[in-house]
Amino acid sequence: PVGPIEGSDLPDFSTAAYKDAYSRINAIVIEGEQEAHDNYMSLGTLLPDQAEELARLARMELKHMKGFTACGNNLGVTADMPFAQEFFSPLRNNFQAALQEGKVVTCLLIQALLIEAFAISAYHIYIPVADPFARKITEGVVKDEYTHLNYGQEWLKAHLEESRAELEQANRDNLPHVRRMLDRVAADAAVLHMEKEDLIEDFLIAYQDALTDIGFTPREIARMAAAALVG
Ligand code: DDQ
Ligand code: DDQ
Ligand code: DDQ
Repeated sequence: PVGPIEGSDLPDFSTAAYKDAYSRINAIVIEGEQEAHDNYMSLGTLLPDQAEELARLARMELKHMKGFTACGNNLGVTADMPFAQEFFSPLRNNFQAALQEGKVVTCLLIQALLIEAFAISAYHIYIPVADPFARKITEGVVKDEYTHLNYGQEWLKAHLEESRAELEQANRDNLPHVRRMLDRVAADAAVLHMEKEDLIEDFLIAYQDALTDIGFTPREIARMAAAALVG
């Protein structure tokens, strides 16, 4: 399908239906940025020599959280935080369990690959259909987020051989959650003029690019993507 054409495909930002859907989508990104902050701080305890760099990333996520909070205020929408906290619980629980066991590779797959790849693709799809205020904020966030994906990628690339089995297992345990999470908010995303097929396509491209860069072959990546269909 043809992507949105500048200026001709914008939703009406003032309707009750738009604001209702926005209250959940906005809460997801606010909660997601907050949890990313917490996750990068926690990763610093497993990787003490990286703690300073991770703390820098974490501070950036808090800045993003404040920016997205301002977007809701600008439209007069109250973010539905209880929904978002529950929405993230499967990935949060898996991250916390891995953290307790000292599993750096699993933590990085969840935060630095899956969530980051999903967020970057969703932010890209949102920008052309955003209100002018939120568009500016989201463009700034996207610029920062690229550095995070690269951080996780670089670490996993440098440790691929000893991480391969854990990465494949972590993918199998978490990719199905990503798919279910997307299913849960697809209708709200559509109200914001973000189409589910575009979200899936761009996510899979970003995730595949990350896995390719880390060193997986096309066949291995296909097998990993298939986990989303059966999980
Ligand atoms: N906003 O909070 C200003 C509305 C930004 C939303 C960016 C789009 C993120 C979508 C997240 C999940 C949708 C499936
Ligand atoms: N951050 O991790 C990129 C910093 C924030 C993530 C914001 C939330 C995006 C939605 C993720 C939903 C499903 C995996
Ligand atoms: N379905 O949900 C449309 C039924 C099938 C989606 C299968 C594609 C896998 C994508 C997994 C990642 C979702 C962000």
